[in-house]
Amino acid sequence: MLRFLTSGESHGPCLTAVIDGMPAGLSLLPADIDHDLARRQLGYGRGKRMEIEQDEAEITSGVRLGKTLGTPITLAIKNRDWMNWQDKMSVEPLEEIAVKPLTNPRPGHADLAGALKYDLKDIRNVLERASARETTTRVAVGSVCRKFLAQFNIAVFSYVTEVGGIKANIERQSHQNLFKKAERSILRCPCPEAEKKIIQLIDKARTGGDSLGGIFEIVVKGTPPGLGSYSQWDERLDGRLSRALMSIQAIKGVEIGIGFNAARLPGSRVHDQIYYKKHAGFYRKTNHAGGIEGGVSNGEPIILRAAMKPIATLYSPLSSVDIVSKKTVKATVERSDICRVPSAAVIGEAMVCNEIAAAFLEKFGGDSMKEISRNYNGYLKQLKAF
Ligand code: EPS
Repeated sequence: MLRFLTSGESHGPCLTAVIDGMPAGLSLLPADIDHDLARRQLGYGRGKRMEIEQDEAEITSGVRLGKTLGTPITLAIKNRDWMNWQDKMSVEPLEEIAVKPLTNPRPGHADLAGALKYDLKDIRNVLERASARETTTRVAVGSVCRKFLAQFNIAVFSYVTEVGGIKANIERQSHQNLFKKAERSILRCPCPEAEKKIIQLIDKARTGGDSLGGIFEIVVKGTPPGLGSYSQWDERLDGRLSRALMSIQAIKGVEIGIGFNAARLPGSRVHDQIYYKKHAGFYRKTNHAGGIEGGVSNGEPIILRAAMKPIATLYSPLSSVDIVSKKTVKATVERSDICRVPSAAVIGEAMVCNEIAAAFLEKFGGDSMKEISRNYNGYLKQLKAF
């Protein structure tokens, strides 16, 4: 079973992830991870923190001489900003400095719900872990899973399709083409016209002390039919992928294939008709299902979309209530981003890589890459002979 845990505070010394269940014999170097960490840091509309950080992963267990050992892999990413937070984030109680508690919860953030749940009177104790800084580790884990999936020609990519209501034109273009354009865009947006307008909107939000959300699309290419199962509710691949995406900070909605639009159309226009050719096997001319039927991958590309709400920290803060005095106040203004949809798309890719790798290992699992390849190739033969 592939699983992982992450730990670390936004302004603590470092963030850590432990991955368990990755097979032996996968080539892995820190550079495989750092590339995605850098992609996560990009995006027009980000705040000052990204100027301080230059995220790099240190592999402290589970890899020897460039290959995984099949034992837990530990990844550590330093927070450079910790240097500036050593007092406020001190492990030891400080006698000489009074650290002022944060008591004005931000609407839309974990601040109040977290303070109530854990009985905390300083909101910093909530936001340090609730912060999207935590996604650094998820992206690092995602890179390891991406490397694993690449051995079986499975690729996961993303692009931003909408920010603040401005839609990118992505009609009649291949996913690969959209991805290529997105990689060159500071907004991960494959449509230059939309990009221009979005930049203006972000600038306007910045001056107005506001924030912006948006939508990104994720595509998984190369998955064989048969990942996930209809056998039990929690084995369904669509449910698993939705959960993985919904778990990302600020994500409020997930669609698969044509998603909500399927509810507005008759069945005859929704379901993808099945065809067969001797050498190509079964295929479809449409992919409204987004590559998953009955909770099982059907061999078509998996298409997911996630909606991100605007960041909860507003530089023109909303009304709130002080958790100690109970008086009406303005919400805390914590340094933040104006828009981080491009970065959320990279995090989405990582979470999808993690879930697809887990489902792949459940079906073809083994302790070494060789064993898994044998299992997988046997299955591909079985499909051909079907
Ligand atoms: C983030 C780091 C954080 C925020 C952001 C994401 O850094 P800091 O709080 O020091 O500025 O920029 O976090 C949030 C949006 C949030 O709500 O907490 C990062 O590394 O992605």
